[in-house]
Amino acid sequence: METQLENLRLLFLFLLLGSHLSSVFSWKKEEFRNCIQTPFCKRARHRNPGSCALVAHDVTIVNGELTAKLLPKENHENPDQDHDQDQSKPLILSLSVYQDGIVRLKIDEDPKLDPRKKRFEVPDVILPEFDQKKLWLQKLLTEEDSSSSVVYLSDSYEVVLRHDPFEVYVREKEGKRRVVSINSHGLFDFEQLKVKKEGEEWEERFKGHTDTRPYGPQSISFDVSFYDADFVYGIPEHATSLALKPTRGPGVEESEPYRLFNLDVFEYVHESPFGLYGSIPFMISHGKSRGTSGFFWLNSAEMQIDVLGSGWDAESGISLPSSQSRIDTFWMSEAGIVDTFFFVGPGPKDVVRQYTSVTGRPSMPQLFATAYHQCRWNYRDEEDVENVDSKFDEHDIPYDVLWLDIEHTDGKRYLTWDRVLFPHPEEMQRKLAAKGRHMVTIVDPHIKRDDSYFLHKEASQKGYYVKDATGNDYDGWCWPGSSSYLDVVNPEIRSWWAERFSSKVYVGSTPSLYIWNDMNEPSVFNGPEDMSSGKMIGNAKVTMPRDALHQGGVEHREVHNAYGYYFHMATSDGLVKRGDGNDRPFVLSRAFFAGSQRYGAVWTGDNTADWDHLRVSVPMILTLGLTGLSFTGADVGGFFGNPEPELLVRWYQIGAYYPFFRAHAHHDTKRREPWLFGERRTELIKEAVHMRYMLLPYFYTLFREANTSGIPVARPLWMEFPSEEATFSNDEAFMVGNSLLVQGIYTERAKYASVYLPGKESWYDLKTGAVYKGGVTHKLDVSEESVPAFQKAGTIIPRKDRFRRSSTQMINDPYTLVIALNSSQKAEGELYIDDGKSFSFEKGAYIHRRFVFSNGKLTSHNVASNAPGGAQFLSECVIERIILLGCSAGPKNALIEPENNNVEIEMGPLLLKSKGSSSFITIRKPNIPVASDWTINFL
Ligand code: NBV
Repeated sequence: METQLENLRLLFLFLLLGSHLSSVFSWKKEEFRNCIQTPFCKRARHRNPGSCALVAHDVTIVNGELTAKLLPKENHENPDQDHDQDQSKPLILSLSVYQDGIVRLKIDEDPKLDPRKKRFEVPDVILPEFDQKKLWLQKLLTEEDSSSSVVYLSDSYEVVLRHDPFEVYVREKEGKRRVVSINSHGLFDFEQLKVKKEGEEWEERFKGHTDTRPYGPQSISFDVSFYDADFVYGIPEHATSLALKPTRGPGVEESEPYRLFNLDVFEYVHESPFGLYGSIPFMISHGKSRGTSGFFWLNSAEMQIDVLGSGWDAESGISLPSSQSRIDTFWMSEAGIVDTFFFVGPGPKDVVRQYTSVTGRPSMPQLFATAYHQCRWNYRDEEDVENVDSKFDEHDIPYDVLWLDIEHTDGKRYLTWDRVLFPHPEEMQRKLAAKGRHMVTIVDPHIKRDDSYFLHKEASQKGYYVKDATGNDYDGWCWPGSSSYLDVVNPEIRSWWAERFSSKVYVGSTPSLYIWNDMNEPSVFNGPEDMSSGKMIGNAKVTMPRDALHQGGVEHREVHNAYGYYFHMATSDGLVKRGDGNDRPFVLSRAFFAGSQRYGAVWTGDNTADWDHLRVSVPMILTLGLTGLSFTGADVGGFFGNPEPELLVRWYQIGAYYPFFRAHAHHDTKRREPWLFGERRTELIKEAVHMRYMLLPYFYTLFREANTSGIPVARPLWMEFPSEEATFSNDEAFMVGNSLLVQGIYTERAKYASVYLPGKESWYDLKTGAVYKGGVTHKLDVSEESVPAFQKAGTIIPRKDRFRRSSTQMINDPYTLVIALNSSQKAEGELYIDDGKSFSFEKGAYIHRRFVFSNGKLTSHNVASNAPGGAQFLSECVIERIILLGCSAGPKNALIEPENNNVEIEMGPLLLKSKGSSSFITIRKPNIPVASDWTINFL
């Protein structure tokens, strides 16, 4: 069967090769369910503004929260009347406020009115400690005309509940300017669960699959408006621009809404609103006049979101404050409840910080995971692994991780080995580990239904699988053939899964082995939404039926978008358990949901080796960063197809700046390890990889910043330059931290690139030190050697310039500081160091320095907030070189002043080197300890 599928797929690929991309786009469109074919979306999109007649009733404060009942207008006067009309039962609204400008608004059916089942609330996403940030509301104010109730949010903001029709918005206290609102256009609709009437048809059919829909319609939809907004961003995962284009409205080419439904889309196309592997229902707005705000809907059912072009509501008769520019959006979900969060910002970094205080900060990766990863479907056997590994050394290219895809297993039985191809897995891993390298193996969530397979035997006996609509173990088709799927929504099952990663159960694994979770949307070859129209048969991979059942009677439709999140969580917990809580896990996941940042890295799935996919990788990664996922990357080289050598080199050059840097390829493609394209290309790829290794101290410091604040490693330019309009829709360039700007090259044989360098300060070319003015678009000559990359004046970047085989072998190497002075001859930067591996940094075992250059002095300050007497991390590393860019005075000498007399500082010889007329000075071998306080006085 597997080979048949494979042959069909090859035939399909062959036919495809002759066709043009636009035709690919058109069949893609047909293959997946669009809004019109999705009844809840079609119904919602047909509704008119103002159609919601719900009125807030009984507004009061209970347990520090505002509560109210929402009733249709005609019931308003008599809320106690008989509620046999299902849709006129009151809805319960509760509104709570939190520190730091966060509002939570929940709307659900009244559990006392005996609904048919409890509607699903997504568990284990909101941090338990978030609740401690709750501000207990004491006072309910009423607007003079009694039309609205007002509650406190912070000294600058308040929340307003308008009663008739109900609307909720956040506004500034002074000036009363609105920030974010819900139901301002009266599009709110909540389909309450009801008893099926005779003759009513609840089943839904799509391309030969029937969804029994035993609970009938249960969708929710509403409008959300962002004020003083120029653009909206977020809601991954789509292969499209960073600034989201309108999907409806005058002058807008009518398109599908942005879909959030985790799907394994074969050869996804760029520039498309179709949902890919993961979903995060979090949108951010940004504008020049006010700044940034955000809106998050915690709901894991299929969601569709329209961005409405201005003027879409011209005929609605609804008037909103016209002095504020606004972007309206329309959110639709198939099930669940309204559990929403408003974030007031006002800066882009504030919003990300606020959002990740609700869903969690990104976990701190091990150092090795931030370096370069070498992957391919598949490294065939142990000999192949050994050859690839030694070739890296031969060519002096560092790498940290070698990956094994599905073929390493015994017949796609995960956590096993094909013992013919991999007879000595432990020894193989140990050989890599001897060079400081690691291995990653793939573990997918589909479990082969084979009674002799230990995982299946135990999982089926324990009743740990997701059930089909009839209550039997759900049986879907995937790589191993007939397969079942663990019900990881249940914590007990997650905990069982986590135990499977112990070396006793995962025979052949060693402590240097980490995990890759693929296909966890979950991908099911013969699930619904398949290509049964016959156009695409080979590798059609879709998902689990919506009426499949999880424990507690939860339907798959309710939890679909979070399935992969729970699997990722369980695997990651497994690696923590394996290491007795002393080893930070590394798990790469393809599917994701809000909060996935706590469990590891995510990549953008099966891209294609073409220039468009290279280009779209940047907005995709930036969007993930804005929505909390900072450890992300795209397959370098492109997964499908064979990249031209030029494309491959360009991909490495930009990939070296992705937070997660991994090359990967489909098994049908030609081998493409870095040394296979001639000496010159090998050299160029090596330089790109070297650049990443040099910058590892900077990247690691940024990962720690993400870990403490949520602020992503790769940032849109507007996150660093929020008032510069020219940056708002720029998604060809991005910032790595606050100091580096990188511009991709997305065309063949490019001779020039237009690069906008924001801000008032200058920028220094990373390779040459050449200086460029800020606030200007530069037309730059482009060479094959690198993509344009610049250091911002006013920053200090820590580097390690000696090359080794892997990052872990660089641990004791000395540092270089690159100081780029601004127009006031000042600069600042940080360096974070810990053991790169364990959790002791959480107990204070780390070094955190801030370097400040000012008045001709460079000072190193301790900014670690470790408690006195707590755990410590010691480092013997020194600073072996300081590079000063943009120094106007041309110092002749440098004097090191240890501030702490107890620390003996050994001074190496100093060498000042002025490079021609450019103000580029190198101080060699100051050899000052990186971990102590000192000042260098440049005379
Ligand atoms: O496991 C095989 C591949 C994997 O290489 C890729 O990275 C995943 O995104 N996997 C998908 C399944 C099949 C893809 C055609």
